[in-house]
This record gives sequence, structure tokens and C-alpha cells, in this order.
Amino acid sequence: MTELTTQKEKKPVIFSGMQPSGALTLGSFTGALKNWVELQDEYDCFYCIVDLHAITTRQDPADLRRRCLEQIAQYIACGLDPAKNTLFLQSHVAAHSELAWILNCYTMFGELSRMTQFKDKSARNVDNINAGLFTYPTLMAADILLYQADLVPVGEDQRQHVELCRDIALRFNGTHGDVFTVPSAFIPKTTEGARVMSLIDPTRKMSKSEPTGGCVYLLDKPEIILKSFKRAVTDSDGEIRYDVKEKPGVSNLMSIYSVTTGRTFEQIESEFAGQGYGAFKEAVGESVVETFRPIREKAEALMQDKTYLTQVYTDAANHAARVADRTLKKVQKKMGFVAK
Ligand code: ATP
Ligand code: LTN
Repeated sequence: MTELTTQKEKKPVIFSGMQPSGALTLGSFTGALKNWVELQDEYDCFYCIVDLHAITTRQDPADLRRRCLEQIAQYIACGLDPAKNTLFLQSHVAAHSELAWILNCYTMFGELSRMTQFKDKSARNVDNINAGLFTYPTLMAADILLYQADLVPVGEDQRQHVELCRDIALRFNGTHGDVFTVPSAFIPKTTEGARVMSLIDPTRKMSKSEPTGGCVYLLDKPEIILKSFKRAVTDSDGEIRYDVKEKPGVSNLMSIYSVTTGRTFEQIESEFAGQGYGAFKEAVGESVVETFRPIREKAEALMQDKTYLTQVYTDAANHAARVADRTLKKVQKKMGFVAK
């Protein structure tokens, strides 16, 4: 292949990550994994397990190690092909930590203080408001900028972090020349189903690190999933209608059903017209069971094959490190560090 054709075929780069801060949920699937899979053919995708981010809250070491392996298996089981995507662990590529430090020196205290995730997480972890929690967004900026990513597929809650990453990149480029590609957040246009709420408290996001109940996990067995949906909070008016303000529980279930079946809200409303919540909850539960069944089976099989998983994340880390080190070298040169 000539250099010209290689350049022509260069696909835009995508970077995204998920924390191994808990078992993956229906929210992780709908808000991230499902979309990541759709992007794998058209983009050069780096999908990372951001273990360095996860330690901003205390983790049990054995749990963290197990969850990282399970997460790789679940990425693959959801349809991410390791031959097409770089599926790796953040801590395997030292450049993330190294660039994060440098970017800390290009990020303002005021900017970090305005991050809503920092405010939320520090309110919830009052006895452990560590510096890592505060500088979390500069590590995230390093993740993205090391790979010269064009697009960053994330949920709405991460938009502010990607905006800050853009500001850091522009500031750095403004001082040192065009070193970084300035990335854009890519928030897929899906139904409102992109944001999955807790089944017990439908005003709160289904979140893997805060299992307040109301989570459905990717590896849950069918009977557990059905039970979770049976217990889902609805309301007392008995009508299946989409209205997030007045009927958050029913609307959340409709969103989930829309994602798992591809049906629109109108179709769902007419499908269940005149039926009670019992039948509706069961149908939603069944649709999630069927969506997750092949994923769970594949993930369970992959988890038995540690040699394969090790091969996947090792090869991916080697590739990621080659790409990341190229950017890091450029940055170090710009800083004036003496070359080794
Ligand atoms: P944590 O509880 O540790 O903060 P999380 O469950 O919020 O984790 P992340 O690993 O932080 O999940 O998020 C991975 C990606 O999935 C992000 O882009 C985020 O926006 C998206 N995401 C997470 N939870 C949901 C949800 N309930 N609905 C839609 N998208 C979600
Ligand atoms: N901060 C994100 C996870 C994350 C990420 C990234 C997402 C870390 N680094 C880089 C996109 C790109 C979260 O909490 N969901």
C-alpha cells in the first residue's frame, strides 16, 4: 500500500472510556456500549477501561482486578470486535498519567471547581475529597488528546468534561502550535432511552457505582432481571403514556422498551393501551432478558478463557502505547524537556 492510500483510508479517531467502578448496567449498555458497537466500522476506536479514574473513590484491589477483566469480556460480548477496536486498560499505558500531569499545569483551579461531577461526587464522598477527584477531568483530557481523537462518544453527563478537554487543547495549541486535535463530544441522537434511570428511584440515573437498588446488570440472570422489573416504581394512574415530569417511572420503562425493541413511544402506547402496569413491566423485563441473554452467555464463556482476554488487552495496550507515546514525545519536546 502506498503512503497516499494509507492516508486516504485513515479513519477519524474515537476515544471513549468507562470506569470499572461497579458491574456494568443497563445504563452502561444503552448509554455507551450499544453506541460504541455501531461506530466500530467507520472509526478507528480506542475503548478504554479507565481504572486510573476509578481509584478517585476507594476500590477493593481484588474487586477492581476482577471487574476490569469482566469488563473487557463484556465489551467483547456486546459486539466490540478486538480486531477492529483497541480495547485496553488505562493503567497499562503510562502516557496517560504522564500527560495528565502536564495538562494539570494548563488547567485552571476555577475551571475544575466548576465541574458538576466534582461537586456531586465530593458531596457524596465527604470523607474522601481527594486531589484525584478534583483533577479527574485533566486525566480524562489526557486520555482523549493522546490519541488525537476527533470524537468522544459519551452521555450528556460527560459533556462538560469534553468541553473542558477542548479548552485545554486550544490553550495548549495556542501556546505551542498545533499539537492536539481538538475533539468534539459525540452524543448519539437516539430516543430519550439513552438515559436510563434507576428502577426504584426514576429521578436518578442508573449508576453502577451507587447501587441504591434499581440497577439491572448486564450479567444478571433472567429471573433476577424479571424480578427487578416487577418491582419497578411506577405511579397510580395506570396509564402507559410518556411524560417524564409526571410519570418518570413509566417513561423510563418506555425508554428501555424502546431501546430493546426499536419501537417508538406511540407504538408502545398503542401496544399497551388498556392494559395494566403488570403486563407492561413483564414485557419490558422479557425484552431486556432477550437482549442480555446472548451477551451474558458470551461474557461467561469469555471469562473462562483468561488466556484469550490477556492476549486481547496486551496487544491493545501495545498498540495504544505506540500511538500515545508519539503524542507524548511531541508534548515533551514542546515543554523543553531534554530528550532521553
Ligand atoms: P459511576 O457510577 O462510576 O459514575 P456510571 O454508571 O455513571 O459510573 P460511567 O462509567 O461513568 O458510568 O459512564 C460510562 C458512559 O456511560 C458515560 O459516557 C456515561 O454518560 C454513560 N452512562 C452511564 N450511566 C448511564 C445511564 N444510566 N444512562 C445513560 N448513559 C449512561
Ligand atoms: N469520565 C468518564 C469516563 C472517562 C472517559 C474518558 C469518557 C474517562 N476518560 C475519556 C470519554 C473519554 C465517566 O465518568 N463516564
